Amino acid sequence: MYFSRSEKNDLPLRPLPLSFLDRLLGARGKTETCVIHIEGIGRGHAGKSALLHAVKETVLGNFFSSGMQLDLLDPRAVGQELMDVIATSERLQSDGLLPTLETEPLHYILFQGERPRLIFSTHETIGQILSHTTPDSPPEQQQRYQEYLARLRRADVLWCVVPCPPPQPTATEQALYRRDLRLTSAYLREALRLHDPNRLCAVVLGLSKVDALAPTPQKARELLSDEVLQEALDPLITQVSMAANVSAAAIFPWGALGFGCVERKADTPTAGISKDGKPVPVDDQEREWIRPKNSNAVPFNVAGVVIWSLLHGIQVQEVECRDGDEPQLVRIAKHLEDDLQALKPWMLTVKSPALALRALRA
Ligand SMILES: Nc1nc2c(ncn2[C@@H]2O[C@H](COP(=O)(O)OP(=O)(O)OP(=O)(O)O)[C@@H](O)[C@H]2O)c(=O)[nH]1
Ligand SMILES: [Mg+2]
Repeated sequence: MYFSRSEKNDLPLRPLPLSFLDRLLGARGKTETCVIHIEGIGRGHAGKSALLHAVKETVLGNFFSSGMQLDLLDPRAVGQELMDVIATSERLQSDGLLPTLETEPLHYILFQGERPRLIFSTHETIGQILSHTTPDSPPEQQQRYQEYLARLRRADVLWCVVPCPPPQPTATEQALYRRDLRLTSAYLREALRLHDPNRLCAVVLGLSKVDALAPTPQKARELLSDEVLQEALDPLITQVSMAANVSAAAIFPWGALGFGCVERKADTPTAGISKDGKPVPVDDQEREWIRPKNSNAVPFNVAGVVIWSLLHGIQVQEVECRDGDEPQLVRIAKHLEDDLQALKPWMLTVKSPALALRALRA
């Protein structure tokens, strides 16, 4: 966030975004409300929808330590969402989640008391676009790919989602992890290459499914030391470190189901029939994790992803300050910084705004 006064600021200035919140609330005139656009990058089955579900389960409606709260604006929509969360939780106890086929938009409001301060705006991501679009794909698929890229290029925060390999991964699973890194890195690079050159963005390097790696968070943290995390996500770390338009980046391991999840065994010994008519061995089918019925498991390390994204999403906005006036967004960012410190999430910063600013000016 460019908190310094505009006349002293040598970075290009962007007016505050035309506020969707203003329109939503029917407010008049220029206010300091803004929209933080967050978009996901991750192939099918990576855990993007499970993360959004975990956000709905554990972050929405709860108070941050500053007293701020992320929620839907309309209480009727809260009622609807609560019903949806129950339905999805039930699916997670039986079959696992269905692949996303629609880019459903989601808008949540950050409230301070009853006052809406900004909008957290995101979409469900269709992972199949990443996994299945090739240069030869039919026109309608190319169009969905282009629409996806258009969303990525205007994002303030990108959530890269790479599934953590399961315990004792098979050779197939290890190869899948390497392919995941390659594909995620290619889409991240394209998102950054096409990104508005006058705008910075922040990047979450997410490692999903760490709740399937070990029985407890302590054990998972032992297995995934800082060194291991850095090595595991090295291509993505290099990418964000080199990118001039990435303001900040951090690794977040999370478990959207919560520790204690179990593997759901496939109903059939084969995972289907391949294009050439041969049965696909079970080993090629990705593991499906479910949350046991009546389990009190809760999603792990999800709130930190949201608060970090709000904070760094604000920090890439441009805020003009009048003399002696501390803009609302600056105050909100300070509260979020305190919230993050109070929460102490499991995260590893790989690029900080100060370093990014220096790189941009160099
Ligand atoms: N244990 C565990 N399993 C997870 C987690 N996230 C996802 N899964 C498993 O992975 C499956 C697929 O997750 P989704 O969130 O639907 O994957 P997605 O990235 O949205 O996939 P698409 O919608 O196809 O793009 C779920 O049904 C779970 O079995 C996680 O954090 N922990
Ligand atoms: Mg999905």
